[in-house]
This record gives sequence, structure tokens and C-alpha cells, in this order.
Amino acid sequence: MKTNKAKLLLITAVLALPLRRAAAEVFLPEPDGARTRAEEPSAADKRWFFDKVGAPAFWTLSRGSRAVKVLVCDTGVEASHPDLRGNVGPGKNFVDGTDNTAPTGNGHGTRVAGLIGARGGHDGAGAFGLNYEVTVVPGKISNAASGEAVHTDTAKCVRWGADQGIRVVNLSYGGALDNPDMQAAAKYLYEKGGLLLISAGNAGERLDLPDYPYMLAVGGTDALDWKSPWSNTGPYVDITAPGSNMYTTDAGGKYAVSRGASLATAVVSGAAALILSARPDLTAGELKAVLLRSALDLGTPGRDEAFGEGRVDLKKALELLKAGPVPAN
Ligand SMILES: [Ca+2]
Repeated sequence: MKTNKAKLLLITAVLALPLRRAAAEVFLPEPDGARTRAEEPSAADKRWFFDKVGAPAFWTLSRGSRAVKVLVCDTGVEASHPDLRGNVGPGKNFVDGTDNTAPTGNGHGTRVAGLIGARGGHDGAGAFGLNYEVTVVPGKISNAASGEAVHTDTAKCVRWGADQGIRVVNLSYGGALDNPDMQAAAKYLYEKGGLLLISAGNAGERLDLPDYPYMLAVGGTDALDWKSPWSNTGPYVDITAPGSNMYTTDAGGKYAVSRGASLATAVVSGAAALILSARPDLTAGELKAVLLRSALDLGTPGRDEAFGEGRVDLKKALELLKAGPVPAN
């Protein structure tokens, strides 16, 4: 029974649920919701986000590697999805202790995973993520159709990833930023060489949370590099990435056009995996430094509460990696 555990999350348009402060993460599908392949948008509409972040430039150096694992602590990932098959490895269920990481009534984790490593034709049918090849490791932290998770299971997921030597952990959930257990888990991961990418939240309001050095908090932007209206702001926001109108895989062999900081977080995780595929020698601090220092400054000059250091930019990251030694942090 989980009744004495603090609730952490909530996703998919379940706006009626009592949200845990503004830090709660709400994943909102676009009004069209999940679309079938036959109804998919144009190739240009599907690929805008990886063009925006300069992924094609980085692909001249590396298109990803199955040696790089990205732990997705979420609602499970549909490994049998036609566009994920081969890029999803075995994971763990932290709710029931089994190895069952298939989605149970909630496609949130499958949507997140698609942006990291879906492998449909990126000029044609299907969904395509930032990595042609990667190993998405599903860490299932919710068996509920609502997607709701508790912080104890979530912290377990992050610590397990650290013990597995996983370098990138994606947490597209809210409520964890200022949770002491989660902060300790993030630090544990960081000290073992991994980086936690975490959603800055979808409430569209300012949170007066400090910048926590062992997590990268991600906000969302749109195709014009405006801050997405739902994206939270505050001193804790480290970086932003596309999170509006994101075409991705969905559970049930489907596809979705979705929006939210969940998706923006997945883009940064995908970028981190891509960077590690080219430079597996980077420490967690160096990986963080590459992401932050290569980000395109937006809004007011320098770091600001809306964009953090700026919008993720893999073209600049590529230039930074080629320029010489990477700063430690
Ligand atoms: Ca700025």
C-alpha cells in the first residue's frame, strides 16, 4: 500500500486531479490527441524540433549509440512499438519489483521515449527521436492509468540507474525538484557519473526554488523560440528545449502530437545521450557544462528565469566539443 507515501505526479490531461502545488507536472496532449500513422502531420511539422536544436549538424559526428543508456523513470515504455523496437532495453518496475515495464494504461513514458530514440523514417512515416540508436531503459514508477507516482519509487529508480552505471536519467514528472529524497538521489547519480534531467513543470507560473546543482531542470519552448506559455519560470530553470507540438510515439503502436515540459525534458535527455555517444569520456559535470554552455541564450541576456542558460543547441555543442578541452562545470 502506498497510502502513507507522498504523491508525486500526475499526467495526461488529468487536470481535475488535485495537483501537488505548482511543481506538479501535467502532461497535456494537443487537442487532437493520439493520431494514427495515416493522419500524421507533414515531415516538416514532425521534424521541426530536431532541426531547431541543431541535431542534423551533430549527426555528422554521431547519430547515437546503443552503448548509451537513457533511463526513463516514467509509466513504462512500449518496447514493441514499431518505431522503438531495438532501441529499448530491459528495465525494472519499481512499484512491484518485477521486470514488467510495459505501459499499463498510460502512454506518457512511450511519448517521452520516442523523442529520445524513436527510429521511424525522419523524412517519412512514423516518429523519429534525437538518436538513431540508443538504449532506452524503462524504469517504471507507476502502474496506475493516471501515471501518478510516489517519490520513494522515483528515488529508487534514479539510484538504481546510478548503480547500473547509466549516464542519463529522464524524469518528466513534477514535485521532485524540492524533494529531499530526490535531491539526494540526484546527487548520488551525479557522483556516479550520471545526470538527472527533470521537468521544470507545466503550471505556467514562477516557482521560487533555488538552482539545484545535481539536476538539470528543463523548461519548454516553441518553434519560434518563445517560452511555451505553460512552462514554469524561476531561479531553478537551467535550460529549455522544444516542448510544443511534438510528434512522437504513443502506447498501443500509436503516435501523438503532444506538448509539455515532459517532452522538452526528453529532448535534453536525447541531446545528452547524443553527446555521450560521441564523447563517452565526459564526466557528469562536463556533460552538464557542454549542455549549458552551448545553449542558445534567449530572452534577457545571460541566464534568466524563463530560459535558464538558453535553448539546447547541438550545433554549438558540436563546435564546443571540437574546440578543445571541455570545462568541468
Ligand atoms: Ca537569457
